[in-house]
Amino acid sequence: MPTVLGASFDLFRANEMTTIFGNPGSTELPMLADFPSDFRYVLGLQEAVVVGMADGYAQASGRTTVANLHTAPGVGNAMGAIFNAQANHSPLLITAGQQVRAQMTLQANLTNRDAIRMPHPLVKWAYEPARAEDVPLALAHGLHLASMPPRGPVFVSLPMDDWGVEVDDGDAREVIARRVSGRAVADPDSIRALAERLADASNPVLVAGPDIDAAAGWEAAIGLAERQRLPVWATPAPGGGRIGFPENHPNYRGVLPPAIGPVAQTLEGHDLILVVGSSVFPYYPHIPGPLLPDGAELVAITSDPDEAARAPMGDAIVADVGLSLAALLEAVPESSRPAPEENEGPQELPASDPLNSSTVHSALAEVFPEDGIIVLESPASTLALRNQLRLSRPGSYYFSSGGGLGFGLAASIGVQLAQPDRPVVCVLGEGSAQYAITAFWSAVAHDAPVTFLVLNNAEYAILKWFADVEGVTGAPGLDLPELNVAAVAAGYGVSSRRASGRDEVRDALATALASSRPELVEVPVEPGMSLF
Ligand SMILES: Cc1ncc(C[n+]2csc(CCOP(=O)(O)OP(=O)(O)O)c2C)c(N)n1
Repeated sequence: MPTVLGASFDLFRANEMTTIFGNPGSTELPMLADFPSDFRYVLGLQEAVVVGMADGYAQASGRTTVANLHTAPGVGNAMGAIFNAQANHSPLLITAGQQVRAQMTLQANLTNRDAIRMPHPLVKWAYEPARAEDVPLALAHGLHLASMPPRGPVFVSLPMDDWGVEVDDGDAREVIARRVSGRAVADPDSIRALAERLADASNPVLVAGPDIDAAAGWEAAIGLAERQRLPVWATPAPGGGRIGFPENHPNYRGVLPPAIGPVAQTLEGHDLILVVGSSVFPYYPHIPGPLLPDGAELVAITSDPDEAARAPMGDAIVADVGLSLAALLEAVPESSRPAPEENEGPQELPASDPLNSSTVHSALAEVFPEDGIIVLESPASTLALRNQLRLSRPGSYYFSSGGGLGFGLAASIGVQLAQPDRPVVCVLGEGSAQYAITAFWSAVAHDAPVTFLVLNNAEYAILKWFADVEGVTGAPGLDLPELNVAAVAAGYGVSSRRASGRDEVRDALATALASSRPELVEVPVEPGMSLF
């Protein structure tokens, strides 16, 4: 008869989940016993890094990914990263070890007392199996649920003495053989009605959200924009964890501002706003105003019933974003509206010393490979990067929709491991890098040749901007003098250097991109926000 351990690893194998991210403790060691040679264990040195790496891996591979944490304190360390994974719609099977069953009631050391409640608001499902024999079924339940829309993290607590228990062979085979598919097509009537609304509108517009990328909907989104002559905005940056439309396309207009009043102002003149694969809308900060421009209607297509239900305005269709876009493209006629005005390219930038972040991004754009991937956590230069790089291939951009720092550095390693043939550039603020700093070690240990670009402005620039918006003066804690990320990364084994002039930065990035090892380039930049 197979054991819980054998059946569980067969289940992972059958679902192509052979890369496991973790940080082990005594309660997790029994799960790792005789670790099979066809599996890969990616060690993170702190649990937020473990979940951040798994998040990047899950998104870039499209597959549910296991992150194994150390009982209660490990889950506690990972909470911010689990929050991000939920916002990113990232399918994670998070497991944590637990005391042996015989010592849980007396609450021996390391007992996760309320294992299910601890991650509760951040996961789709949290469970501790009633019997050891139920572990494979509980893991199957979790992994299928994580992979169904809206994708997201689930949690299973695993008592450490369960792994050696025998399970019924037939039962295990049934569980392992199951496949569950969750891509549902929209009701054809609602697609037909939407196609008519689009065709009848005088000036419709498309807002492209992150789930277009996750649902492989780029081609259909481009087809729809071209056939219906739609100008296209990207969803506001805070919720735009991925890019759903090519940013060098003539119909592309830019990134929507992230606040209520400015969104309505930006979309002024449009009578129908079609939002695809995004919440309506990821607003922040609060700048009040009308939700929509005068006379405008809104329709959203989302795979997330909660996004559909909580939107403060407009209609919504809940269905797979990629399949629905394809169905809508079939249903709309070629429009006779004039094509949207052509978008201007990136702006010319004046020279400065130290460099402006926009100038650094323009230097990056010069050497950035066609198939490159950006993982971004440089808050004050998010818009500058989008504007300068104009990313235009699917799966080229990952950003934390949750806004919890620590995602970028960790996720870039997961993305690189999932996409070993594509060059990954991780762009970080020197402040953001601190939240997942030990991930540099994982990049080296697991041969992830990420190019790290650190923009060091010696401050929390975006918080100074927020202070202005919020009318806050005299706040402490917004300056970061003397941080030397290159030196810290070198301590973890990453080849690191500092560069200052534009040509020097460009050449250093080109060298790092050509390297088969992780490399870091840190650039001193002007303080403040960079928008272009
Ligand atoms: C876990 C977490 N803690 C705190 C914050 C608040 N926060 C948002 S941006 C920011 C500053 C980041 O500094 P840096 O990377 O240097 O970015 P800059 O604004 O200078 O571009 C902070 C602390 C956050 N988003 N997440």
